[in-house]
Amino acid sequence: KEGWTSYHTLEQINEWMSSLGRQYPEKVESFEAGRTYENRTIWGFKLSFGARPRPGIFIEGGIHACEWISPATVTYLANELLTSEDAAVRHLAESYDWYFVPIFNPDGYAYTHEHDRLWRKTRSPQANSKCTGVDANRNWDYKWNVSGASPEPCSGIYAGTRAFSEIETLTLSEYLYSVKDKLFAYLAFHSYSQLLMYPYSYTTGNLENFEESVRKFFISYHRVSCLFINLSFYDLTQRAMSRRAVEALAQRYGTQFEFGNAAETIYLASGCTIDWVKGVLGLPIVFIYELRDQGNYGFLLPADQIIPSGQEVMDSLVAMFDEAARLG
Ligand code: 0X9
Ligand code: ZN
Repeated sequence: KEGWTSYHTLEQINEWMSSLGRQYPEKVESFEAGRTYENRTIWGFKLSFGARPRPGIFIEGGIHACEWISPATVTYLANELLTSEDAAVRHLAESYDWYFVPIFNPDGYAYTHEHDRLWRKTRSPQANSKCTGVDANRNWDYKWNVSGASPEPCSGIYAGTRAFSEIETLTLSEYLYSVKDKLFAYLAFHSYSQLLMYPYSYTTGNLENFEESVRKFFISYHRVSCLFINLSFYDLTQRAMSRRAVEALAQRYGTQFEFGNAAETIYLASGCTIDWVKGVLGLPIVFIYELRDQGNYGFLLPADQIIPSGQEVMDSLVAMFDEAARLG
């Protein structure tokens, strides 16, 4: 756990990812999830613990550059899933294939270390503007720029000139599309506010097609299909999973998370990853975490909270996916 007592640079995290592949060649497989404006690779890795494929859980971190607790917590979770000897964590780890992409916005993350600690967006120049970058969580091609996004390049929630104007979101979407039939769940990690939310983000309206998307998914995973095929009503399912998750999370250190539909729980926002993953890919289970804290330190969360954050979120995931199985 020595690695999680301070925040790390992009280079350090990339080096840690490639070292995992060398250290655990049977369990860890690196992949290129995308490219960036400044010509970096967006690295990811897949964890799998057996020969036969399991339902996939995709973990997104670091789409907003200044939210340092996101990549820190995401890498902590990956390390625990690989190395923990706790029975509940081992059961969770080995029941799924895990796709981790800890830093969706590497250019922005590097910029927060070198120039501006509070930078949020990508680093692409914008025509006819002094301002740089697009909010990568407003740039996805589902209900793009319909609510809670700005057409103004200097805004922190700038949607871009068009959906997928950013090479990061475009290439990440291509990667996600290529693995979509293997994915059961998608979890995005942000900070801060202590919230656990589910789609949609662009509207307060209800989710559709849940039953259908679960059925389609489990045609290829019929061995575990009995667990999930009866998750009949999407919104109720994610509510039940959320409730279990936040209860378990609070048990460790008393940290309180609220949960609900994203649009209702904080605000309307369109072009977010979670809406694209639900609306275009049709994944059954999609969540977004807003990690610690509630504004006392905000984005400048002290590094001694990385391990507690990682521990409480791991507890929440154990309960969340136990609830998914129980509902089946
Ligand atoms: O605004 C965002 O992109 C997310 N919050 S953050 O403070 N990390 O920037 C929230 C996106 C989830 N969608 C909605 N809240 N509607
Ligand atoms: Zn964010």
